[in-house]
This record gives sequence, C-alpha cells and structure tokens, in this order.
Amino acid sequence: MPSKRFSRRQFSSIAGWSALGMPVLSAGSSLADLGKETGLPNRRAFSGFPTGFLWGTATSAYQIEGAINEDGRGPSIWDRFAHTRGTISDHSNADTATDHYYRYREDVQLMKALGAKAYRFSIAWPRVFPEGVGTPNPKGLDFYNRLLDELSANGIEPFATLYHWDLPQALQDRFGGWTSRDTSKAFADYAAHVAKHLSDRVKHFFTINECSRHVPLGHGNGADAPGLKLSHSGLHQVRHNLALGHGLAVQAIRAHGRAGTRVGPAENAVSCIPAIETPENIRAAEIAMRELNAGYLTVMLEGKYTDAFLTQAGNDAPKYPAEDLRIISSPIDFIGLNVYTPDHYVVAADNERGFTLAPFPASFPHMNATWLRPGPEAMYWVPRHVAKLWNVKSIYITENGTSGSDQPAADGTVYDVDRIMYLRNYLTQLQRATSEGVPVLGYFLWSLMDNFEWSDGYEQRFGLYRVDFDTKRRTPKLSASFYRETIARNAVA
Ligand code: GBH
Repeated sequence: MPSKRFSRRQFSSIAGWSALGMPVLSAGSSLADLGKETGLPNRRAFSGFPTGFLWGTATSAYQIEGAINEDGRGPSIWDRFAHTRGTISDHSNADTATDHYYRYREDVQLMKALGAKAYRFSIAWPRVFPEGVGTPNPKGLDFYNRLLDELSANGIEPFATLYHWDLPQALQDRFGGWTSRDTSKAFADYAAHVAKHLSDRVKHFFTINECSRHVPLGHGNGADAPGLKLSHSGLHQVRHNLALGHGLAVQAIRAHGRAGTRVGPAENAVSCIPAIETPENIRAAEIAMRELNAGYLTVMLEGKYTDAFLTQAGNDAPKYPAEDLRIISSPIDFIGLNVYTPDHYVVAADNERGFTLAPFPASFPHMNATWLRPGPEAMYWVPRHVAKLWNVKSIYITENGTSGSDQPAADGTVYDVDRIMYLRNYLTQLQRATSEGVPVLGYFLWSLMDNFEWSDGYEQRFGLYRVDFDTKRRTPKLSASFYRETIARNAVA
C-alpha cells in the first residue's frame, strides 16, 4: 500500500493537516521509491520548472473578505448587484463571504502549509475610497497593511490587483461607472494612492482583472455587476475606458510607486488553440489570438486597434482623443494571464481572416461549471502566443483552477481527484511551455479557498481548502496535498 509510505511527520505541526487526517506525502519520498519497486525509470524526475519559479494562490477582495460595512468601507457595485433580486443563483451575497477580513491570519497559515511563496489578492477600492474619489479612508489601507505584515512575517510575497470588479457604487451613480472616462481617471488616482502607501512592500501590481469578462458580463448581458445591457457602441466605449484606466494606472504607479515597482494587467485573454499542431494551424491560431483580443491585450501592447476590429465595429467604434492610445500602451513590466479553458480551437482557412473557429461539439466535456471545458493545452498556447506575438519577456499565470462538486466522503475528506486531474494536466502543459523557454515566471492557483463565485454564489467551489460557509471552517481538500507536493518537488506530482 503506497499509503504506508506517507509520512505525516513533516507537516504535523501545521494547523489543520494532520489533525484532519489528510494523507501527507513528504517531499522526495514516494516517486523514486515507486520507481525502485517497479523497476521503471522515474520519468517525472525530469519534469521540473525553472529555478526560482514562483508558486502561489489567488483570491479577490469581494469574493473572500466579507465585512462590507466595517471600518468605513463604502458600497461597491457588487454589493448593490448581489442584493438585487434574481441576480445570484443561490440568492446569496458576499456580506460575510469567507470572513477573511477577520481570519486573514489563519488564511496566511493555509498558504504557508502549501509551501506557497506568493499570494495574489485584490485591494477593495471602496475600502480605500468609500466614495470612489475624494478623501481616502485610512482604515481601508490599514487592513491591507496588516495583511502585508502577516504575509511578510511568513515569507510570502504579495502580488496586489487594484481592481477585481468591485467598483465603488458612488462612481456608478455619479459617472455611470466605466461608461465614463471620469472613472478611468478616478482609477488612476486610486492607483497612485495605493502605490504611494504600499509599494514599500508590494513590488508587483496588477491593474485590472479580466477586462475581457468585465465588459461583456458586467455591461453586455448583465450577468455580473453593474448588470448593464449596453448597445454595441456603449460596450465599445466601456472596453476603451477600461483600457484607458489600465494605462493611466500604469502611469500613476510609475509616478507614485517606489523605484522598481512592477506593473501589468491580469487578463483572461481569449484563448485560441491550434486544433491540430501543424505550422499552418499554429499560424492561424496566432492570427486569431491577436484579432480576438484586439480590444484588450492587442491594443495595450500595440497601441492601436486592428483594422479588422475597427471595420467590424464600424460606427460603434469607441470615440477618444488620439493620445489615449499612447496611454493605453504605456510600457508594462509583465503580462498576467488567467487561463481556464480553451475559448476556440482554430483551423487554418483560405478565407479573408485566415482562420476558422471550430464550433464546440455538444459532446465536448466540461468540469463542474459548464463553461469550464478542460483543454490543458491552453496553458501552453496562451503564454506562448503572448510571448511570440508581442515579444513579452515576463508572464505570470495569475489564475488557473476549476470548480468541483467537492462533496466530503464518509471520512470527511474531499477527494477532489477531478481537480487534481485538471491541475496535473494544465501544469504539465505549463511545464512544456517553460521547458521551451516561454518566459512564465510564476503560477497562481485559483483559488486558495472556496469563495463567493459571483453570480454562481456559493454553488461553484474553486478552493484547495473547503470552506464551510456556516461555520467558516477551512479544511484542506486532497488537491491541497497535490499542490503542496508539486511545490515541494517543483515538478508536477
Ligand atoms: C475568473 O473568471 C475570475 O477572475 C475569478 O474572480 C473567478 O472566481 C474565477 O475566474 C472562476 O470563475 O456562465 O457562460 O456566462 C473567469 C471568467 C467569467 C468565466 C464568468 C465564466 C461565466 C460564463 N469567468 N464566466 S457563462
């Protein structure tokens, strides 16, 4: 029985693990032993990641913090939205969420137990500027100061996202939110303030999380806050204003952060995968990748909208002063990529665009969430396309993970072997990328713990740790052991 080889000693001092009866592999134990036993070579010995590769987990403020009325925080568009009837599938909200605001010390220990050396979290704009603009609320930053001190005391490097969709409601009311460039400017002021106060400890900032989702879901079909259903031209303007907000924030961080502060976006790029890996299909996938991200990464990195994008937008194209494009394409230090799923499988075609997007057959599998189709090769192609198309030298995978049904077994453990299957395959593809020289410097697993999954409420669990939302108790799932092993070996376990 392999389980006899599991040693609990090494991790027994860490709260939660041994007490909860989690199977614990000690680093360097079992794989080589298994090899000896079977006479097979231990092929995994060669599947390492580059030295210094950074392993972390990711969360966002509204999804975990709770404490929505504490210490002067103002309301966000997600508070308003979640408290509007019919918006959240389980009729929940994130008023308390995982109670991270009060349990952050315990949560840092959860990270430490994984051996993770980095943590991506987001700062709640409405804690720092309850009205979006104007007088800052010092108690808002106090919370992040406490969190940063705790991370630093535990050897975990902070990566802070400035905006993960929780816009101050006041800006929605006053300016119409991202429909107005006044919000882009307010975002820059907020970024400047945060950089001034936190860049002594935060060396890496992400500007905006996933413009590519905030635009269509928040402003197109109304599935996310602020729940708008804008016209094509309205959507184009929101997209442009977000890109402008990103660029202004980059400049604000340069102007107000300490020397050496690094900044980039965290984008869920529309992922285009060659259906079959031939040179023609790979080229077609690159063309598709550039075109389908024209309003996001392409404009940020090239400083203009593509011809095809403008032709397609026609009269609905965004209106802006020419200098916006220079701001939007302000030089950045890295690209953050959230990679979950293949958006398109691409086949080369003899048409004007040069590619065909294969329709997904009804039989294509999905994980617990129906949108989350497993396609591990996305983890290879997305960073490779980004590095190749725009000569990007530093990439972080800012999110990757899956939800699962995550029912505890009779012994109380969540044996989430579906999540482990998913992660193992994606990480194998990530290792393929790094071994070929694609410059991915780190990986942030979504998510540290179960949390408020936006319009899916608490019905989709993405965590390595299960959260009992009644008691707020955190319990490691089997995938937490998988991730800890992967980090300890710096290779897919
Ligand atoms: C990321 O979004 C987010 O950054 C993070 O906050 C979130 O918790 C995590 O991933 C997991 O979802 O039901 O067909 O309308 C990923 C982008 C946006 C993908 C919402 C799923 C709903 C698709 N997600 N989208 S659909």
